[in-house]
Amino acid sequence: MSGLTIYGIPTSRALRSVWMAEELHQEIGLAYKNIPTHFIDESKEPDYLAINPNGRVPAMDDDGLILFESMAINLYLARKHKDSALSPRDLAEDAQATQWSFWAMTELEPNIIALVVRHPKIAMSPPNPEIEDAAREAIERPLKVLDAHLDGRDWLFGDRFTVADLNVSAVMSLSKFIGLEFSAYPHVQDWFDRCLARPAYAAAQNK
Ligand SMILES: N[C@@H](CCC(=O)N[C@@H](CS)C(=O)NCC(=O)O)C(=O)O
Repeated sequence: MSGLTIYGIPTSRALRSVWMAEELHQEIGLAYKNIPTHFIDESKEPDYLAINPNGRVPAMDDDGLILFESMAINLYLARKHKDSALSPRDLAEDAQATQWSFWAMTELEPNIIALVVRHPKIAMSPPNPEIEDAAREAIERPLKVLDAHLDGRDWLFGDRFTVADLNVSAVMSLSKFIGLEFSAYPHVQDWFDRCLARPAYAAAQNK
C-alpha cells in the first residue's frame, strides 16, 4: 500500500501508533490512514493475518514496509522523520528512546495489563486478588525509578516531548481504563498529565 497506514482501533494498543502518526501529521504534515481493525475478530481475517500473522493490532504499512509491535512502529517512524521534534537527535538520544520503550514494555505493561484485564469494568479475566496484589506491588519499583528520573525534568530526555515520552505514557495510559492513578508519584503524575494533554493524543482517541 502506498503511504502510511496504521491498522487497529484506538481503544487498543493501536492507540500508541495512531498517536505517533497523528503527532507527525500535526507537526510536519505527514499524511496517514488509520484502518480501524478490531483486535477480536477483524485481526483474525486472512487479509489482516497477511499483514500481521500474530493476529494482533497495531500493524503498520509504510510504502510496503510492514511492521508489527507498537514500540517498533513508533521508533521507526521517529527515526524516519528526522525533522520532527519527537525524533532522537543523535545516537545517545536514540539509545535512551530504545531504553525507555523496552522498559515500559517489560517493567510496566505486563503488570498494568494484569490489573486491567481483571478489573470489573473490563472483566476479560476472572478476578485474582493474589495476581492483582503482586501486579500492584511490581509496578512500585519502576514507578519510583521514573519518579526519581523526572525530578527536575519535564521530559524523559532533552528539552522536548519525544517518542520516548509518547511510548512510555501510551503504555501507562492503559491505566485510564480502570482509573489507576499515579498520584503517589508526583513527578510521574505531572509528566503523565503533560503527555496526555497533547492535542494529538486526543485526536488519536477520536479516530
Ligand atoms: N506487543 C504488542 C501487543 C499487541 C496486542 O496484544 N494487541 C491486542 C489489542 S490491545 C490484540 O491485538 N489482541 C488480540 C489477540 O491477542 O488476539 C504491541 O505492543 O504491539
